[in-house]
Amino acid sequence: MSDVRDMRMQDKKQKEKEIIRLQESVNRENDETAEKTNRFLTGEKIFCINLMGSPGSGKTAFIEGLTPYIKPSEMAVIQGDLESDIDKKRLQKKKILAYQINTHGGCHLNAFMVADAVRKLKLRGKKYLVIENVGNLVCPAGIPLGQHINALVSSTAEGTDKPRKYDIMFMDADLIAISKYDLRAAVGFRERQYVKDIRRVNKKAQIIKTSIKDRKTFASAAKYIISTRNALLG
Ligand SMILES: Nc1nc2c(ncn2[C@@H]2O[C@H](COP(=O)(O)OP(=O)(O)OP(=O)(O)O)[C@@H](O)[C@H]2O)c(=O)[nH]1
Ligand SMILES: [Mg+2]
Repeated sequence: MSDVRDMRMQDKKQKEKEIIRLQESVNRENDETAEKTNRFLTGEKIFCINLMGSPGSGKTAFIEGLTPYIKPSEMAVIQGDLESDIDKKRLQKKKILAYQINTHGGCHLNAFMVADAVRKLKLRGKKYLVIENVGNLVCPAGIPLGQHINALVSSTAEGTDKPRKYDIMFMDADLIAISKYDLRAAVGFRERQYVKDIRRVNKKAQIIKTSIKDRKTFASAAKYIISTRNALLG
């Protein structure tokens, strides 16, 4: 009886090892694909932003908000959603070249999906490629897609505690937009605590406050994106 149990145990361990090996191999291939995409985009002088945040935090509104400062004709967007092409249509209304990826349940984009979209999009002459990742405050963290920077859109309405509870998303961000700033009083947002908690895990991120009620609030995000692109790609 114990022999049978031992064999089952060994079998289980063997299967676990195989799964880990497979996962490592997928991760490695993802990272290599992301590097290739990054090299291609760098060669074309296209600055790529991996835009992340919770569902409804204001990611698409953030891209729309950039348009007075960055010409829509200079931009392209890869739009990641579980289902639908609602956001793609929103961006097309702003005359932005947009490509929809539906993950059908997948909680983040991966480098293979992005590489495929990059091949299909006509990017020549574009200066900016924004990848709007699937709305999620956990899964997209640490999955390279080929981006030059990570941007996080996190709204006041999600609560002051988010940098403490979802620190991995805040850790790797180069740009953090505190969105829905107009709602801060209504939702009891405590800004000093929030910024302090971001700084505990991320000293370098550029933190800006945005609101669709005041379009000028997107100017500093655009300025950061333009100057970072120019410094990196010339
Ligand atoms: N009051 C207020 N509402 C905002 C602001 N930004 C976005 N919203 C609203 O929040 C909702 C979600 O905004 P989206 O830009 O669609 O958010 P998203 O992160 O792209 O959403 P998903 O793609 O579905 O994850 C919309 O109804 C927006 O009008 C803001 O600054 N202030
Ligand atoms: Mg969106």
